[in-house]
Amino acid sequence: ISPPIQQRRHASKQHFVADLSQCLFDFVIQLLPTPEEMAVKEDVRKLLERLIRTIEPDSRLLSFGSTANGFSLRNSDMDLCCLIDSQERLAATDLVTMLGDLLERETKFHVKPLPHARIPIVKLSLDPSPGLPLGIACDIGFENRLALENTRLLMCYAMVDPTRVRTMVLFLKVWSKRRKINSPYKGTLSSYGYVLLVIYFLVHVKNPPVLPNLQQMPPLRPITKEDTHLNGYNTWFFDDIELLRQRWHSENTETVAELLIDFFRYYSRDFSYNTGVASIRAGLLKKDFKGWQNDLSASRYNDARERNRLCIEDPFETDYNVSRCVTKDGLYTIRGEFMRASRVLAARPERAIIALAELCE
Ligand code: 3AT
Ligand code: MG
Repeated sequence: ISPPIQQRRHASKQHFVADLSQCLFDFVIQLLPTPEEMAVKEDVRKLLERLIRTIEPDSRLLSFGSTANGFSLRNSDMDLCCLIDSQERLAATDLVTMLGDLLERETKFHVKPLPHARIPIVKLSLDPSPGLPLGIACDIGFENRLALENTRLLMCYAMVDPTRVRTMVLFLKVWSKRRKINSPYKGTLSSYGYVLLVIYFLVHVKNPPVLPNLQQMPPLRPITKEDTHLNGYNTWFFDDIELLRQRWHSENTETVAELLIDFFRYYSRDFSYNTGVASIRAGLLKKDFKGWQNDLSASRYNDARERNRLCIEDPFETDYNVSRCVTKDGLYTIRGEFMRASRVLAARPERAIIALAELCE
């Protein structure tokens, strides 16, 4: 290729990337929840907390998931966790049943208690109303302290580099929902799984990294096992974000569009799905090493194999594969979507907005 053509290509690429970054910001901003929606959700949380306290006086109801970690989209569901601070407390199963009855009697929510689920929860929903045009969906779980901690970890990652991290995560959440690959119940990946893929990419794949590894940074003062362990898992991470912002600066200057293009390329082509485990705590691990086999000689009824098609280690519950629900077909579809996205972006249409619309079609 002659130098002038090369120069023109380079200029057109730079132009597309700058345009795409701007489009991505504009796109995600209009999808953020409104202050009214956040206020209604907080009112709902307080109301539910008041009602739960009539059964368990020493309880608190806390938000986790997207409502609490800065990755919330308009109309995303509410994840609530009930913590009970007294020693003598009801079993989760009984509490779910009693709370279900109470909420049915006292509120307008549609209530579905699931006392015998692996993790007992109460599912609630509210029909649309003028103040809440899309209604509300909410799950209340109990004593899920690890979820509160992983929410805090993701929030801290979002705070280290708010523009790039939040834009990428929010875009991928919308994209995966529009492309229908965000349903663990149907064999694809949860939002939580996608967020971990983004953080893994920004901490361990990008060189220089966009984010530090908060779980491996040296603590500021000596810590003991009692301070850091929850249900036997080490939940320590560097959470003094103010200090971190003063001391840590990424040498990676890529724009959000460049990172997104590279994200899709990496997960279409480069990530080793057959043998690799994405761990934000420890980098790329091997399935063998984790005992998360993907043995091809195993029968198709082999549960372990079906559970471990895609492997993403939970940041704290390290024996838990966050993407265990992803099936063979689900992974095939997800990878197909990563490839499709790469193709759409590589085509670089005249205006980036056209690429964005096609991506989320
Ligand atoms: P949405 O806005 O609801 O799509 P979100 O960020 O709230 O996204 P999820 O609803 O997928 O994400 O998850 C909410 C929280 O529940 C995140 C995490 O604390 C916990 N969680 C979800 N899925 C898993 C999982 N597979 N393993 C462990 N924790 C999980
Ligand atoms: Mg959620």
